[in-house]
Amino acid sequence: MEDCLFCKIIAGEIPGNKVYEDDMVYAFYDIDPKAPEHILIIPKKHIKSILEVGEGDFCYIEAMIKAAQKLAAEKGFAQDGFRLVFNTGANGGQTVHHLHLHLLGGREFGWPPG
Ligand code: DGP
Repeated sequence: MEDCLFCKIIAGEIPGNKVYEDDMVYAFYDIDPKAPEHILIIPKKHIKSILEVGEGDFCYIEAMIKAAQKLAAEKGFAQDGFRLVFNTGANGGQTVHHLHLHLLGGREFGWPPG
């Protein structure tokens, strides 16, 4: 998709600090980390948000969750706990309109979120 920042990161046109990639997803460090470990997991297909996940797209959600499990274990914070977040739309705080799963670890998180 033209002019999509995350599509450009997947394509290697913008450096992305990649931590994982497979056929379905790409994962990289967030440029503005909110935790000691803050990774973004994105589908290789341009999907705007969780609202745009169509019937044929749930395979991407599965792949994103599997990548989160793998990365949490690899980075060593799976047992202590972590947070997964899909910010969606304006009230949800979504600023980049390519679906992304925030994987945050390495500290304790409060609830409710701000
Ligand atoms: P959200 O607010 O949920 O849409 O999260 C978007 C995240 O994307 C935000 O935490 C910062 C991150 N981000 C924005 N631009 C870049 C970039 O150019 N590179 C990287 N690695 N992360 C970015």
